[in-house]
Amino acid sequence: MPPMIPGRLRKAPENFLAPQGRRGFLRGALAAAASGMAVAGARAQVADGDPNILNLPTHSTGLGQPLAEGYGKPSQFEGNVQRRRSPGLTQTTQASVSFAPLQSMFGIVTPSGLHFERHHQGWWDVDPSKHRFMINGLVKSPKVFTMDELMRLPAVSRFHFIECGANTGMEWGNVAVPTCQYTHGMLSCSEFTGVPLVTLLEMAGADFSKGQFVLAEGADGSSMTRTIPMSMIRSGEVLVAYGQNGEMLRPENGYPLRLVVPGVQGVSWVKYLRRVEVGDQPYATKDETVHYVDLMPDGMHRQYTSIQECKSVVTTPSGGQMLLDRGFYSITGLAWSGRGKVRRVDVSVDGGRNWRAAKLETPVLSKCLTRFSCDWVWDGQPAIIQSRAVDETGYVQPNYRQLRAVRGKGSIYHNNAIQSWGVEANGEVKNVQVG
Ligand SMILES: Nc1nc2c(c(=O)[nH]1)N[C@H]1C(S)=C(S)[C@@H](COP(=O)(O)O)O[C@H]1N2
Ligand SMILES: [Mo]
Repeated sequence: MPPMIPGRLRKAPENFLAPQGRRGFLRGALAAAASGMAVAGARAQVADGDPNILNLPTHSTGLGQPLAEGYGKPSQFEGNVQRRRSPGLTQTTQASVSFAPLQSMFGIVTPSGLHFERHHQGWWDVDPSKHRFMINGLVKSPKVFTMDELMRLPAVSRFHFIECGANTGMEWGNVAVPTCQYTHGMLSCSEFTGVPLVTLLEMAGADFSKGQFVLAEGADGSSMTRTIPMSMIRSGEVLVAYGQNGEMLRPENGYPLRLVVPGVQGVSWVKYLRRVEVGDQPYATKDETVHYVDLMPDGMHRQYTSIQECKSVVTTPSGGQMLLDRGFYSITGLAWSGRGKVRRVDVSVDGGRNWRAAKLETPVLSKCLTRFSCDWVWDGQPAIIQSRAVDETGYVQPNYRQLRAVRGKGSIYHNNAIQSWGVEANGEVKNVQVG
């Protein structure tokens, strides 16, 4: 057993409470370095009597706040745990993305306020009393539902990840954005509540033999439209959802209604869902002919890539963090597969030469994030930390060499390669690409 006295880890500068802006970051980093020293000093002081134990703080002697009431907020000391725009991406105001701070999260559920956002034309706070959901196409009786009507039907709640097909896209070009927030933060996981789409299609008398495809359409200006195969819907997995983590969806995540398509890339999870049409062939709309297609080495575009293949990432230690001591660290991260459950995760600290099985934390759910962890004693030498996930189909997450052999160099989307974090002798952790 490794000694269980944990080594100290410094978070990425932007996770400190420091004034915003470049100079702020620098000041934050300096303050952090100083506080690191203070912590080291505090260790020595413990024997003499730690002032944090000896001097009673105000919160132990005074009167606390009466009530927080209203809608609760995180601690003021957690104010820097935020969604952020990537430094590596040019964005317009509306066609934009903010990344979830994976490095600051525990377990598998993404707090709704930290769920990543991807908008093709900005977000809206849609009035639920005016929102309508229509079913038409190859159905006996086209139907229009109000939110009240939908919410009176029997509902199910399920935990699933959602990942944008463009997640980890910068890494195709080895841009090496600094933190796992930017490499992998177009990823979130929630408990979603809603009505299985198949139930609603049955109510409308859908023709399930001719109707092999469904077009889903959003009510925002992008008129987001995606084809969903009927086989997925008939399994009962696809939800017309209004709930997220026990409350209504957040406006930026599609309030009051969104499609949940477990295992499938984010773009098919149509937000502000206003219509599904049953048809007999894929629709080939603009959102599926231009966006999220993969340019393959033979010059052809691969269309309708939809399942997010098995993938994982170490979130601690990860890019931008710093190991301040040699000694014990718990390596931890997230694994997921659009094809079902994660079966195992292996961790390497030598760039993929040797692997050890990580521990999977329960619950391990289908098409959901799985938390893994692995003990590690850092000897102060440079190291390259990686994780490699295997799903229940036996599919093994590829390294960059293996992925490029199939996909070539023209891709922007669907990068599920093994991520490498290089630990330098001084403890700095950086985004590196090997194999
Ligand atoms: N109506 C609508 N639905 C949409 C989008 C959009 O811009 N409009 N963006 C899609 C994309 S590309 C992704 S990755 C997910 C992002 O969901 P989120 O913003 O809740 O994270 O929503 C999808 N659904
Ligand atoms: Mo996306």
